[in-house]
Amino acid sequence: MNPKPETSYPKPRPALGATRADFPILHQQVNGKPLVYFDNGATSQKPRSVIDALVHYYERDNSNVHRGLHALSMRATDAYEGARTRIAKFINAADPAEIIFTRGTTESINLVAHSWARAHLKPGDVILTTEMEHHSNLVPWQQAAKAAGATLRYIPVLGADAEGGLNLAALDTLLTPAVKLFAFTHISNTLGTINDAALLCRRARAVGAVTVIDAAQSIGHAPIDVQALDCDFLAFSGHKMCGPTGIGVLYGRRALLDKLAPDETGGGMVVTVTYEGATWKPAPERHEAGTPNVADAIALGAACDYIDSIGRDVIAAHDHHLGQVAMEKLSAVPGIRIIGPRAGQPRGGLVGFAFADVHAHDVVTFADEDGLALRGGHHCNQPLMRKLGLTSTTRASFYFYNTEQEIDVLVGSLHRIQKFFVG
Ligand code: C6P
Repeated sequence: MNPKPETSYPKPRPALGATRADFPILHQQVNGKPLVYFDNGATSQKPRSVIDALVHYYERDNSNVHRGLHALSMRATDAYEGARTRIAKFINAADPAEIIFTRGTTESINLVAHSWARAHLKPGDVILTTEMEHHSNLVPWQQAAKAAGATLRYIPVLGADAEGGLNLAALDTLLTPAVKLFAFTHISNTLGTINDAALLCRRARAVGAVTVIDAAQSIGHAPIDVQALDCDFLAFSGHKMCGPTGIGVLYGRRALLDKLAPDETGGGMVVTVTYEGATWKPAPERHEAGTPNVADAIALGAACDYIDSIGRDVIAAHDHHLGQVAMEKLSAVPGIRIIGPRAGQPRGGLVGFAFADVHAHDVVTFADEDGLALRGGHHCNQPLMRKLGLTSTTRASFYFYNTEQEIDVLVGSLHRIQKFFVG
C-alpha cells in the first residue's frame, strides 16, 4: 500500500456558497432548470473581477508592451509585468523571470519537450511518466523520446479502478540514473488522484532527473509552492483557475530557463540580429517570441487575487468535502462504477464513473436536460481508459462555488437515467 499523501484538510467553509454571486454565468437556467456547472475540470467559470480586468484593459490601457515609450504602452507593460510578479508570488517562485507566459498547460509542456529534451536527451536515456497522464503530458514525451532515440517508461496505476493510485514501489526499479526527466500530473483529470508531488520530486532529484509537474488540475485548487516542491518545471492553464482561456504559465528554474534554447524565435526575444544570426535575451523574454497575450495575462493576475481572497487551503478542503459527498451519494446509484480513489481516501474535487449499459455521451445528454453540465468521453486519457477496460467515463468536476445541493441534482438525474436505460 502506498503511504498516505502529505495532505490534511481543514473543515470546509459553508459560506463559500456566497461566492456564487461573483459569477454572472452561474445565474441562468439551462433547459428550464437552474444551471449546475460540474465541468470545472475542463474549464472554470470567471468572477466579475476577472471579466472587469479584461474590460478595463481594453477600454483604458490597450497597447503593445515593451516596445513603446508612450503612456499607454508603459501602462500596459507595467500591468503585464505586474501580472508576472503576481503569478510568481501565487506559486512562490523565487524570481518573476521564472514565469513564462504561454497559451496553457499544453504549450508549456511542449516548450520543455522541444527545448529541454532536444538539448539534453540522447539514445539510451529514459523519460519517466505515469499511466494516468493527460495526452498533453504524454504525447509530447513520446515525440521527444522518438526524436532522441530515448525510451519512455510509465509508472503503473494500482487496482482495477486505479483506486490505489501510482505504484510507488515501482519507483525503486523505474527511477534509475538513466532517467533524465520525470513528468507527472499533480491531480489526475480522470481519476481525481492526488499525487504526492513533493515526494516524487525528491525521488527524482536523488537520481538527478529533471522534474515536470502538470498542475493543470491542481492550480487554483490547492496551495502550490514551487520552492517547497523543489520541482524544475511546472505547467498550468489560466482558464482552470478562474482566469481567461488562451493564457497559461510555464514555471522553470531560472538557471534552466536561461540556458534553454528558445522553441520559438522572432521579435521581442532577441538582443542583436544581423543577416547572419541572432542572440537571445535571458528568461523570460527569451521564451516569449512575438506580441504576448497581454490582456489575458493581466486578467490571470486578477484571478490570482480572487482565488487568494478565498484561500487555496479552503478551496482544497471544499473540493475534498464535495468529492467525498459525491462518492457516498453516487455509490448508491444502481450499476455505477466509480474510478479512482475509494471513499475516505484523498481525492481532488472530481468523480469519474461509468455504467455498463449506458454510454457516457447519453449520460451527459440526459443530464443536460436537468441543467447539469458534465463531461463524457476519454478525457484525453485514452491509454488509461484502455487499461481500465473502458472506452469512456462521465465526470463531475467541482469548484468552490459548487454546493452539496447540486450533488443531489446530479444523483437524482443519474437515477432517472439509470431507470430510463436499464429499467
Ligand atoms: N484537461 C479536461 O477536461 P490545456 O488544454 O492546455 O489547458 O490543458 C491540458 C491538460 C493537461 N493536463 C491535465 C491534467 C489536464 O486536465 C488538461 C486539460 C481538460 O480534463 C481538457 S481535456
